[in-house]
Amino acid sequence: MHQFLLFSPEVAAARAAGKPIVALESTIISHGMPYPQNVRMAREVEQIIRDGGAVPATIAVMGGKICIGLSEEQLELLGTSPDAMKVSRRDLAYVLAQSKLGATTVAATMICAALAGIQVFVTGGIGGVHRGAETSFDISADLQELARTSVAVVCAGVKSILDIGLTLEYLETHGVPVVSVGQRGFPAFFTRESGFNADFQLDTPAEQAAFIQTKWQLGLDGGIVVSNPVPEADAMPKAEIDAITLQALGEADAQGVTGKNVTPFLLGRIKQLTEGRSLATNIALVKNNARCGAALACAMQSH
Ligand code: PSU
Ligand code: MN
Repeated sequence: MHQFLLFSPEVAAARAAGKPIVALESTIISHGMPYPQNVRMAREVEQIIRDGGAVPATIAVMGGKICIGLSEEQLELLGTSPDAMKVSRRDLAYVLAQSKLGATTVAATMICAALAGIQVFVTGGIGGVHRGAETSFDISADLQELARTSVAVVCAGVKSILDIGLTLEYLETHGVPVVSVGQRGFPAFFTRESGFNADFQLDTPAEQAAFIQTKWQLGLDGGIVVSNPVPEADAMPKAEIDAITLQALGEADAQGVTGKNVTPFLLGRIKQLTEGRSLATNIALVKNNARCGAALACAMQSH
């Protein structure tokens, strides 16, 4: 077992019993949603995974360890600490060596999940190629991680704060398959359709598991994006979210927001501008992804 990993009692027992385990990220808790909704969401998502027959492992960095599975107190700490660092691949060694509090992004959570032998990871949305990346070079490290680390990432697509077309091009270049569930279209987080198609539609957990396992059995290392559209009843009106996204992008530009602050800034502004309705959609889609991810983890086990 890796020297930096610390398993919670629940996850340790699941490993010993060979139960399916689903990884969850923590940047969504510390930087993606406000308190107390963030902590409540984290607990409810964990319970959905248990109800789906798998064991949740929320991942964060604390006390010089990568914690695989968090206690109630640890979730609360992450959800309330303004100084929790947003940790991507670049930051992981620093936060560990300095014993700081770190919330892991999709990229860092994939790294930690792979170290812990967890193959399925549930989140809301992945990072991607930002609009204007041809001059800013702002491409999320999540995409490079998907290219190299063998974890299946269940998400609701990517937000239209990003250039969705370029994000899909980037994933194609790096050999990362994008699967969609229940429809051909690739979802845009708050809405079910982005105007782009996923590469493959695989509706059942058994089909998804067979595809993922075939990829890895071929020696094709790297991640898979399993994109699961937000349920119709929880989706936001496209015109509204498009207008708000443009406004948030304009403000980020005008205020000179750069680097790792760009995504949290945009997420926060969108929430404010929709008076919290985007937050309700965000929570609903993560829960929907948790059901999908639990079923996938169970299918991976029995396949
Ligand atoms: N997109 C969302 N919600 C999020 C994030 C992205 O819709 O919470 C978070 C995830 O943790 C993701 C990270 O891995 O932002 C990407 O940040 P960046 O663009 O700086 O790589
Ligand atoms: Mn970035």
